[in-house]
Amino acid sequence: HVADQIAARVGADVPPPLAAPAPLVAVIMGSDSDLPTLAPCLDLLEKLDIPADAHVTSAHRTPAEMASFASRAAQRGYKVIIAAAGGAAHLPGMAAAYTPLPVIGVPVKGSSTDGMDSLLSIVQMPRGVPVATVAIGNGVNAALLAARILGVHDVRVRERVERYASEAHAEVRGKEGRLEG
Ligand code: RP5
Repeated sequence: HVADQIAARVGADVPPPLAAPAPLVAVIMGSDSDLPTLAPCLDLLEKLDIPADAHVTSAHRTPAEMASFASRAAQRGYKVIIAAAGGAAHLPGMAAAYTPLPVIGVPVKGSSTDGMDSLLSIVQMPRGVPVATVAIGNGVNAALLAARILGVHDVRVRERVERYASEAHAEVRGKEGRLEG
């Protein structure tokens, strides 16, 4: 099960091994039931060689811990927060209220409204507290947007983003070829 595979990567306050680079991206989610949506996001961050870690913290069930994590995130060295939640998805917006870091919201599909509730909860932020919202369930775009943000100041990350785009380009051209042939 994918959730079991990544569960090992989710640990609220487990310090990384000493040799590991400090995580630049914090991937937070309202529940471990959001893990399958974030698996492709975590995999892509790893593929792009961007150090990241994952935490379950809920705007509703653990509000004090969530506020503490988000308010210390910049000081702890994170550069971007990716926040996923479903239903009444307040986690990305609340995280953005507690941090000056860019926050990318991932609406999670899972309720009776197929994720529309989550999308609207995340995207309809009030003036002054922005959340960059990707499509429902699109953890891959969240990882790529985080990489683009980091790439502004890190040419190696930018090159990896460009390589990802060329691979996607080649893949589509390959399919075109097969259809034409
Ligand atoms: C949200 O409620 C979580 O982000 C999750 O998507 C949803 C359901 O959570 P569980 O009841 O599965 O823990 O806060």
